[in-house]
Amino acid sequence: MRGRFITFEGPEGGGKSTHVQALSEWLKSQGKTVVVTREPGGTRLAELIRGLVRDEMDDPPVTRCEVLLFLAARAQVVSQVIRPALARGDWVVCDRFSDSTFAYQGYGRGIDVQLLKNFNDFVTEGLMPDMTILLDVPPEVSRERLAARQAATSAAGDRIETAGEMFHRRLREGFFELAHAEPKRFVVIDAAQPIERVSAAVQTAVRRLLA
Ligand code: Z5A
Repeated sequence: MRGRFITFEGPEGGGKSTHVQALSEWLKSQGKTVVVTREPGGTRLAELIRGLVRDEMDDPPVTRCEVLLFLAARAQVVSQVIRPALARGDWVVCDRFSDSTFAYQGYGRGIDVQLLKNFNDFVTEGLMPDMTILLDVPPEVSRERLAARQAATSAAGDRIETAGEMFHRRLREGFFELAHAEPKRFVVIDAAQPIERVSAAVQTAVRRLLA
């Protein structure tokens, strides 16, 4: 039987990495074999592309180039990691996927969302998550968490993290619109709550797929 495919989406600092790990541990405790991956990334080539899109270069990629880099990374991880895992019957938990392209490059950067969906279909060959968990946080919370993390690690924010306030508002609205258009696939969780409550809400949602 084909495995299940769960993606986490939302603005930066919403807790995706935290809950991808927590959910994967919980699924293992329920007897599932779990593959955790992320976007961009998850294969050698896709991780190299991740380095490129996050690099603070003097001549950063123009938006069309940025789109193609994210899509190229996705083509790799879908065909080398996600599809094989699902075919084995494993559960795949992925930190970001197609909806990030629609939200960031579509709603955020202003590229036509339908055009992005068409390109994305080519890249994924129509692969859709069984469930997408949108961890929603307002930009203020996102900023506070990233500032705390940067202070703790002395890391600077990357090119996308430091895009302006309006960009972050547009992409949050974009995520809401995507969720509204596909209410069966999306589960929207208020991720400004304490971690334990967010984890409990994630487990409640995923129990539906376990049933
Ligand atoms: N991108 C794109 O533009 N187009 C695409 O198609 C794709 C991606 C696929 C990936 O960066 C970037 O690529 C991203 C979108 C773009 N843009 N940016 N910037 P990334 O993977 O490095 O970054 P991210 O996905 O935005 O994740 P993040 O910044 O690491 O945040 P997170 O994973 O959602 O959160 P976290 O690391 O789990 O938590 C952040 C901090 O908050 C940490 O200290 C936690 O302990 C804390 N935290 C988490 N939850 C809570 C709660 N509930 N309360 C208190 N504190 C919390």
